[in-house]
Amino acid sequence: GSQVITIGESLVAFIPNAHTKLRYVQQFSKVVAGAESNVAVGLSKLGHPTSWVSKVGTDEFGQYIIRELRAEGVDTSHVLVSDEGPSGIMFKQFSANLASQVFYYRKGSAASTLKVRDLDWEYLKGAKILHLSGITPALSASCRDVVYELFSFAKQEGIPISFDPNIRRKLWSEAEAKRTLSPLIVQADIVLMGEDEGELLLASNDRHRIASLLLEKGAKAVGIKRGGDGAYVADATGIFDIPPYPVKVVDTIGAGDAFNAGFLAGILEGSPIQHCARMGALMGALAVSSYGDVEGLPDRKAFDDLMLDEKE
Ligand code: CKP
Ligand code: MG
Repeated sequence: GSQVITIGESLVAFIPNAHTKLRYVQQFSKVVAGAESNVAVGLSKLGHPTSWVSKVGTDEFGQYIIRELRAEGVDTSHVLVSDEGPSGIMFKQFSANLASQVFYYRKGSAASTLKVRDLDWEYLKGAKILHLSGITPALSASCRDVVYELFSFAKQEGIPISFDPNIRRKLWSEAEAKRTLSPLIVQADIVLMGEDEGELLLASNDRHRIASLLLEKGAKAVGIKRGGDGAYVADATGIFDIPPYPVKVVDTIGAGDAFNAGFLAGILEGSPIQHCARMGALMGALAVSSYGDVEGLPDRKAFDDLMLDEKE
């Protein structure tokens, strides 16, 4: 069975072929995006059986999403195809200064209609880790119920939850995000968050305070992602400062998910937390070197070679 099951919405992402406003863009490339499926693809590339559970529309884009993820070795056997809404899409925009922006067309999407009774709960019992993100509860009330239900289910079944708050200010207000995600983040076993998310969700930007707070609440591992500045990670053995892996940045979207994939691979392999974090940092660096979210991610052989180089 799959070691990691991840649940969330994936979108068809359109990548412009020019660094200019979308109004001037003439051509786009089409790729699959989605925080949770990005993690699944990263893990799969590193050799860990992974499943992605979601709902797509009865449309070509839905078939495309399933096809691409399956091609990356992700188990899509529990993805629902539904006529309750279309598959969501998004556009990236690259401005002259290289900061990427996203524009969503996902309101009322099939994935946003996901509800508690859609899920195959017996199947989910087989997970070694359940990976979720704070994007899902932002999609709709029924999606929020799904995430809350998954947290209590996982606790009951003794399945560790890996959680990335992934606050998306385009999907909901800070107040709503805070109200919904603050109770969740303190229940997760593995927390993988952005440095900027600590202030809103835990009222602190101090890494020692964030780590001790989450560990006190029962987290076993905490990763605080700092983009180009590296990461802080913490567990019962201590708190560690992980330098970034040097790389040429093309598009930072997807870096967080790639970090999560590398980090979780390390956890599944029983590695010490500093090593998990170095795996995450390398995956994150490789993600930002491509325009899509996962196209830059390595297979296991390439990954291991790069990890070895790094040590020398
Ligand atoms: O936090 P990241 O930049 O790693 O996440 C990027 C993904 O799911 C991207 O693929 C997009 O589709 C999304 O996050 C989202 O819904 O914003
Ligand atoms: Mg993120």
